[in-house]
Amino acid sequence: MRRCLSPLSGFDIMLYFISIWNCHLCIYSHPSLGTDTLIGNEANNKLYGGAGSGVKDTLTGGSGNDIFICSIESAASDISVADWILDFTPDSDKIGLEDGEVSDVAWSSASGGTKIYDTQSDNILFYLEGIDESLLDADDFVITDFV
Ligand SMILES: [Ca+2]
Ligand SMILES: [Ca+2]
Ligand SMILES: [Ca+2]
Repeated sequence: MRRCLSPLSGFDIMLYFISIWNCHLCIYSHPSLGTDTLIGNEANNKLYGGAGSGVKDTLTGGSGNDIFICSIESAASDISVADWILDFTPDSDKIGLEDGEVSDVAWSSASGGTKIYDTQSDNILFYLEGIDESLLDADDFVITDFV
């Protein structure tokens, strides 16, 4: 079941119930090239800002075990236009890798947070605001097939 929530000043935010049984709520943008602000809720959300490189999406999961989805293909060369996660919680939330494995990425401190980048291109998949890089390990990643 797929349903449009509301057109939010040009943002195309869709609501998608993956599993009513599990009450998993998934919020993602229409896969256009727009800049999106996605905000989850208390449920376990999957948040995906859509395809496109250098289009900064801002993701907030809220409480619950959320999965923030990204792809190497859409990684950005500059942190200022990479996708940002404002409330990543290690050991609770996870980074969902659509087109790679955890061995394809690395992470390091940047701008008071942590950037997750593709080891081949150095392009940034996510910037985790306020998170120390020492808090991350391989268990914080999961392979997804969402898109
Ligand atoms: Ca987007
Ligand atoms: Ca949530
Ligand atoms: Ca969360």
